[in-house]
Amino acid sequence: MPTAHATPLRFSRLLLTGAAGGLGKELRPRLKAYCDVLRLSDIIELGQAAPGEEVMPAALQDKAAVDALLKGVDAVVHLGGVSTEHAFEQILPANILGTYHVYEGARRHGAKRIVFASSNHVTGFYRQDEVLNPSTPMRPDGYYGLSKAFGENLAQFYWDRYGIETVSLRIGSSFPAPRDRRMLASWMSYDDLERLVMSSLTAPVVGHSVIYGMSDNSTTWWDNTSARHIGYRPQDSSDRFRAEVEARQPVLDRKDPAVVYQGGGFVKQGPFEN
Ligand code: 15L
Repeated sequence: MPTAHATPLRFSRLLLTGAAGGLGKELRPRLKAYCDVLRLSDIIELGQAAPGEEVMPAALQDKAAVDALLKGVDAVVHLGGVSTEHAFEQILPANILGTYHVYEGARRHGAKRIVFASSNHVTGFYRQDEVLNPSTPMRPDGYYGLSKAFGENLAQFYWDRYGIETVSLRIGSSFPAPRDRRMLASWMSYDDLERLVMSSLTAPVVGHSVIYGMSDNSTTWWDNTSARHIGYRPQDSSDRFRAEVEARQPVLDRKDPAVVYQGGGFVKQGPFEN
């Protein structure tokens, strides 16, 4: 597969968690091009290991299993966990406990850098008429967004206390194409996702950096100027889908919280009664 990132830098062993999820499946063949061994983990079926792959199923809430995942790894792309809004009880084990286990494993085994799949839902309760930057105070739009806010704080702590670097990617909407009007602002192509992940893995100095994951869309709610040191240059844009998306969704109900807030439909979910 041709690579979207300019520098074919090679890592010895990269760990990809959540490798069987939507973005994990996309990144699996792409990341292989940059490392000798790609270690893949998930709780769902990962299939056969291709040459240069290691398949290691693990539940993120299982501390010993996650510790084993981190052994001998240079860097981690941590996509694993629940990726949409759910009851807190479902978010807690994978996203909160699980992310802690990943950082503890990195500390114990000396992994130097983590690319953490955070989410735009860390700031989902800002309105769509506001433009944010990575330093804008968090305003999570649900338990999922809260768990990603926790992950970013964990990343900051492991950098301050243990010198483990992280780039927290506040991923917008990474799908083959924008699905609705909201995604004209939040969309990121898979090629740009690869560029963003590789820039995050290879930028010389990142400490704990936060960057929004989006393509070069004309409409945007996020200003990544303060994260330019990462060197991410998106090359795609949602603009080519605009006419078709607007034709499909010509009228918006501007009283609908899903239209008002950046988090879209996430802001309306719950409460989750047991
Ligand atoms: C996310 O964080 C989700 O993982 C993804 O499924 C999308 O819904 C995306 O946010 C979004 O905001 O569109």
